[in-house]
Amino acid sequence: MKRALISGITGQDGAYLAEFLLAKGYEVHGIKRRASSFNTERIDHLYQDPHTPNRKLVLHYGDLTDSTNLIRIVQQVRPDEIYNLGAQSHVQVSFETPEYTANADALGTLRLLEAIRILGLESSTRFYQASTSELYGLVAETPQSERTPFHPRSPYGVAKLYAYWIAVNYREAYGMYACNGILFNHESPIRGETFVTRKITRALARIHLGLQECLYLGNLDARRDWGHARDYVEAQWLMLQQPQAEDYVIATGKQHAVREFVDCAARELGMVLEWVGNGLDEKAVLASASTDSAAKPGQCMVAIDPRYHRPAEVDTLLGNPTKAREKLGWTARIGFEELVREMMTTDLSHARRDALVERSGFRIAQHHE
Ligand code: NDP
Ligand code: GDR
Repeated sequence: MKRALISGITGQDGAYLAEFLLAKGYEVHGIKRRASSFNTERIDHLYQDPHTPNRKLVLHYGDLTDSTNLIRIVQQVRPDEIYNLGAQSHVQVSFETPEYTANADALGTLRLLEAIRILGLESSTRFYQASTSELYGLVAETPQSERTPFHPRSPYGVAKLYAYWIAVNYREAYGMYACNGILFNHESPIRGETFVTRKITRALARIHLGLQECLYLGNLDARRDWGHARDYVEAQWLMLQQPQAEDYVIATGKQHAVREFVDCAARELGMVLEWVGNGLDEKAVLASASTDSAAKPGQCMVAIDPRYHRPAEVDTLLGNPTKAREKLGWTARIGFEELVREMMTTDLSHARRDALVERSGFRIAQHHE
């Protein structure tokens, strides 16, 4: 039985990957940060009580900023595969916490690689690094492939650039099996609520049910190559099953604007969007939408709030997944419309639950970020 160690197991990808590896018969170990509340919603369906004999999912308290802790966990688990998914992963937040982002995302990667080396596991432990299309930033060519030059545009992107190169360096210097998956944006119903896709589906569902009045967004013209996280974790695993370690772009090869995502999500609810202002006047209410649904007659407002504009923006990203298709046999199965539909359906059921709770006299926090 193979043993895997996942940093970031409580995040979107960590949850899908843990499920995927458990189904493959792995013993899965995850690093979980200490928090003042339970923080395991995404993996609660997989959770096994510490008293369960021969349990297949084991959580360890830890943090990518603590090298002694990481060395101890790697020593205890002696994993066949390490998936380094843990990170301060929000691009805009990285402008506010640049030093912490560098510590967790850049040095955290170094700490894990060093743990492998210190423990003499270079030839037995394979390492996956969660690299990102944010490395391309100000893109030099379209679509982006493994050979496209990098030009990151945020403290997050710069930290991930260090992580990318230190993984390559440890592969070249010490012969370690270390891979970078250069993953383009991937979403799901368990995507963090402050990333734009989830923010949109969650807000539209709540507006539809009268729980929220307005959706505030930043740059509607940003273009992304959006896939589904369930597809992408399979690519992460495939990268560690090859005869030799290489870096791969993982993407759908199709691109949509944020504005199109809003349109598509609104269509799922039968809402008719009427765009006002064309996005030129930042202060203007950008769009008004009417809905023919009996549940929420009237208007649904979508407005631009400059606070969501970034100091440096990544305007457009489009991946070329040819190498992954040819060498890993991997292609994205879930398309844009299906992704939006699944997210919209799930957020609608969450909103229905919230509406029920509110009707029973309890207050639910709004959280619009
Ligand atoms: P999430 O933000 O959903 O999850 C991040 C995970 O990292 C959480 O489990 C979080 O723990 C954990 N974490 C954060 N800081 C630390 C720390 N200091 N020590 C240990 N763990 C920490 O991200 P995703 O699942 O979406 O992404 C997974 C990885 O892939 C990330 O590295 C991200 O940067 C990268 N990536 C993501 C893409 C995407 O589109 N989703 C695309 C390309 C790359 P907690 O729950 O306690 O906050
Ligand atoms: P991104 O994802 O920065 O690509 O990073 P995000 O969903 O945050 O932004 C995508 C684009 O939408 C624009 N945008 C907004 N973004 C947010 N969050 N909130 C808004 O209100 C809003 N309005 C417009 C952004 O400006 C941007 O252009 C994600 C993360 O998962 C990273 O960890 C990962 O590395 C990359 O994807 C690939």
